[in-house]
Amino acid sequence: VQRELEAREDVTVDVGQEAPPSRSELLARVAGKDAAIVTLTERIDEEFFQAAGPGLTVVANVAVGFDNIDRQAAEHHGVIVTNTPGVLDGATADHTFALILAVTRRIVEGDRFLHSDQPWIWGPRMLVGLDVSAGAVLGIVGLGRIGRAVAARAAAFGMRVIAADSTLSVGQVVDGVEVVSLEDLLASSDVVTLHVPLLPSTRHLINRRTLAQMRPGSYLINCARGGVVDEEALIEAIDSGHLRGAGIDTFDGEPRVNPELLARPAIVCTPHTASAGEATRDRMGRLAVDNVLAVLNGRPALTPVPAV
Ligand code: 8YV
Repeated sequence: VQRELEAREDVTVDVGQEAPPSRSELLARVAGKDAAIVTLTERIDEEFFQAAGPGLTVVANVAVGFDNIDRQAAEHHGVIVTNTPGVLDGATADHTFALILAVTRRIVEGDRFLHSDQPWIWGPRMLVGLDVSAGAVLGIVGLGRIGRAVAARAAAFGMRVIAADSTLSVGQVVDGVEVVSLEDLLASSDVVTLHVPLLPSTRHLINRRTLAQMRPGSYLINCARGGVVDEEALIEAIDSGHLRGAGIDTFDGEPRVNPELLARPAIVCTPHTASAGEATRDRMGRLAVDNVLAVLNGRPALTPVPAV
């Protein structure tokens, strides 16, 4: 995608290094630009728009989420913001399932065990975990594009799937998935998986109170945003044995990761890589570039983020 852009005569590309730029590098690089393609690592706020200057027309976020972008400031500066919905649902749902299986079947614990010097005496109770395919209940919080892709995989695994979604009515059935209240979902699910955006209304949606509503011995998966979960409360729930495990791809305050999460064998962590499929990354990059080219050529953005 980058080479194609560079080949165009009407576009001059200023690409950073592999590593995300420091804040000052970012602000210096955006000065005088017409368009910026950014990732979740970059905070796009008033200071960014001031540094860019009046020529900036479009900011394309290479992510479906856009909690890194101050949309009000963008609107104030007349800058169009776009994201990459629809192209990463499969990869994110695959990763969600990888975490579900990793925690329920204790894959990482098994790998660590074999890498340790402990003698291996096989026993029938060794590393036993939940059989998801024996009718376990999966509760999907947020039945959007990614939530529905997770539901399809869960159905193929023989799980019973329910969902809670504040934009849908309780009792509605979407793609064969029954919508229930969050309270009922937490009380009935063996595995709860989160697929909501980070908004003021979803910050710490999973907290001491809602964790206590989860089934004893159940599991939590978070491939949404770290801020949706109160991590201290999650650690307490794991330590008390109320939750049996958790699979976490996103952390509050990334790139910092609470070392207490990493210290617990029942918690499997990945570094925000749920959408890191090769073809998916290409599609995300291409959609961001296509959004930029559309806007610079005076056409509507393909996937603008909703107004504030
Ligand atoms: C990205 C994500 O990898 O799309 C999102 O919202 O969280 C991930 O798919 C990440 O945001 C990179 O910008």
